[in-house]
Amino acid sequence: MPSLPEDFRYIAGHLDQDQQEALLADIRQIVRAAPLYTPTMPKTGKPMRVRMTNCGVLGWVTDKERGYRYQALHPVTGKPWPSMPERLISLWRELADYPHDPEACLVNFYGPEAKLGLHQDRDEEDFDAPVLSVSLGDACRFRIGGTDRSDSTASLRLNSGDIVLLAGKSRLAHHGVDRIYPGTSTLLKNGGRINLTLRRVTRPV
Ligand code: MD6
Ligand code: FE
Repeated sequence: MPSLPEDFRYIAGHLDQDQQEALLADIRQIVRAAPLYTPTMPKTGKPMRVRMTNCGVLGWVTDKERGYRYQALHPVTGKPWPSMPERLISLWRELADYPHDPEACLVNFYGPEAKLGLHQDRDEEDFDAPVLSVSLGDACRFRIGGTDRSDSTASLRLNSGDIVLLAGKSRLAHHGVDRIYPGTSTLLKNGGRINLTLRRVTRPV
């Protein structure tokens, strides 16, 4: 089994049941104000299998015409994204080892069949800041490789309450979600998996 990239952090079981439920309540409020929508791939317009929304001053979006980017407004409602919950800002301050607060939190929702292809997170201006990810609900098989797409990869199972950080030398590591394991968590009444990724987008002045 290939080893995990240098500076990659995997913190199993960081959030206990109460913390997961509190965070889920925050996310429900965000989704009420900023509904999940189906993003489309640049150029091809192919719909993604993961539904998305955001909170924070900026949100990550993609569509056929304008591709991957960050913007301040929800692409469907045209409204600003809901603000970042205190709970997420605290988590970032606790774990990110970075002196500025996050600007964006991408909320990904996976149904039982959803997956996410191998990719790099490189739409941010500032790669000095890590990307911090929180898993809630059903478990998944997460694949992590290296900075080159052809680098060998390792797989790990992410469970509800686990945290992953792409930091330092692993910041531009390729990663993706191969599959969801339906029925492995009771946190979401109707099943599925939520992944939150907290990011610093702009370079601090
Ligand atoms: C997911 N995660 O876990 C997808 N990106 O559903 C990501 O794409 C990701 O876990 C950047 C940093 C950590 C991640
Ligand atoms: Fe990613």
